[in-house]
Amino acid sequence: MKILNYINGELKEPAAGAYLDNYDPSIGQVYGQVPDSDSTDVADAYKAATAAQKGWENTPAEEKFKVLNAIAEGIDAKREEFALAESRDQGKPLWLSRNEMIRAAQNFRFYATAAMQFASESHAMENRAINYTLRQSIGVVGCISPWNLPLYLFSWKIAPALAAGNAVVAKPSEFTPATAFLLSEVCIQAGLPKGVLNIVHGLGPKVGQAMVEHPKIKAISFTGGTVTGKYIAATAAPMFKKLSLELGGKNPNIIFADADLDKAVKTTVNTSFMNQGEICLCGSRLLIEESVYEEVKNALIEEVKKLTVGDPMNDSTRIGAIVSKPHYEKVKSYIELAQEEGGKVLIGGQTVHPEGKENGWYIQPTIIEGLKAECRTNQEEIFGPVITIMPFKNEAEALEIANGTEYGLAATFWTNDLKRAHRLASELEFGIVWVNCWLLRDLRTPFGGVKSSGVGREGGWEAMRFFTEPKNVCIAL
Ligand code: TXE
Repeated sequence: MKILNYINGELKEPAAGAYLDNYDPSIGQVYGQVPDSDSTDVADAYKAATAAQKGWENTPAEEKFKVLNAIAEGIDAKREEFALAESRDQGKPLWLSRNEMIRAAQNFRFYATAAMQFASESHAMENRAINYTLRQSIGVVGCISPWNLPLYLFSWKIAPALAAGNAVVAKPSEFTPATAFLLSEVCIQAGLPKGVLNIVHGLGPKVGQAMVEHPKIKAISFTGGTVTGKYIAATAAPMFKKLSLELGGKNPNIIFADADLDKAVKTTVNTSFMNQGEICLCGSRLLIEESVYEEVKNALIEEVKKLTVGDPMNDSTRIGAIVSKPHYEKVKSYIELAQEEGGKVLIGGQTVHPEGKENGWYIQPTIIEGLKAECRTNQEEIFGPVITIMPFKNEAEALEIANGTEYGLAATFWTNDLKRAHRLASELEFGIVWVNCWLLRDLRTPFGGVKSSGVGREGGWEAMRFFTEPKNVCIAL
């Protein structure tokens, strides 16, 4: 597959004609080419975007709604093609890609309705004046997304940015460009006016950097690693750009003795290992109340034994390939580190070489116990199929361990005690708290983290507010 940039409504080669190899992680081999674009391509994309922006901003909401809906329908119509491309590019099981493609279409459909419904406030000052807030499009905005949920997260940014009347310069991860490329074809067919969305492929430090440094791209919405987020924040701050940063996590998953343990264990398999553990919301630190520690641990191990690691295209596969060689090496190095730190591997810990896919990058789902809460394994984001388990004595200790990292993205806990549910939900220092569930998402809710997990929120009106600039107009009566 040869990927092309999407600039000014056309599929284009990168200006310098350079390409990067794109790997199929299930076989560890190159299967396609991705543009190795540079600042010239970003400048072209900006030029097209700025020429198109006012026209798009002034397009009636109902027209915006129709076009965004047509994009959603375009994805739905090609769901299988999209899902196959996503799994081949990313390594995730095909059944999971199919679900994610449904969500990618939903993102466009959801924000199509937001374009129709978005409204602003008015503040009356008795008989003296009336204030109203104009929420105006920002202009040209940048969207940068990662490799773990490629189209799902790419569309999660682009859809609200467009619904709010901006023109967009977007960059998917260089590791997983395929579905963003298919999306450009869908946008052309859906009749999105040229230049309104521009997709520039290539490396983060080249294309992403050029977007962040571009003085006229006035807002950046970024999802990715915390280190990259810090760098982007430092670059953008002197230009006073608006920033939304969705960064890493080291999420706790806490099981209390009073919980529905069977349900907690079954869901924990997903919380821990869905998408090879490569979801920023995965619970990588499992905390289990002392009195049920052995019972829950053993039940979880039995469930994890059932998970098949292998070819993403097989229906029976639960855990596919790790996205890239460097990431595979990183995850392996954390399994080694955990053992050096005194951890005991209860299950997994090894690489896997499925028949016919021996050179792919596969790692067994891994559970490690016996580590202190403060050790590196329990503090740093691994982002792979690796969790640690720790016992806790009481709620206070669980809370202390849960809050005891630099991250604050998502916490999950399991209890049937209603008072505890409310108390703990309020005390956990996280942007998202799931009680007796995990990854149950309503697109209207605020999405994002605190501490080193990011700044700002996506989702619902939060994203519409991020992608608009509020202006107060005060009229004396
Ligand atoms: O992310 P990067 P990587 C975490 C996870 C992972 C780590 C690194 O821990 O191991 O991040 O992954 C672009 N200016 N998450 O290296 O590099 C890059 O091209 C502008 C958590 O893939 O942050 C890509 O499009 N852009 C996360 C995007 O940023 C730059 C999901 C993310 O890449 C750039 C993925 C720069 N200087 C990884 N450098 C989550 N929370 O969902 C890179 N990019």
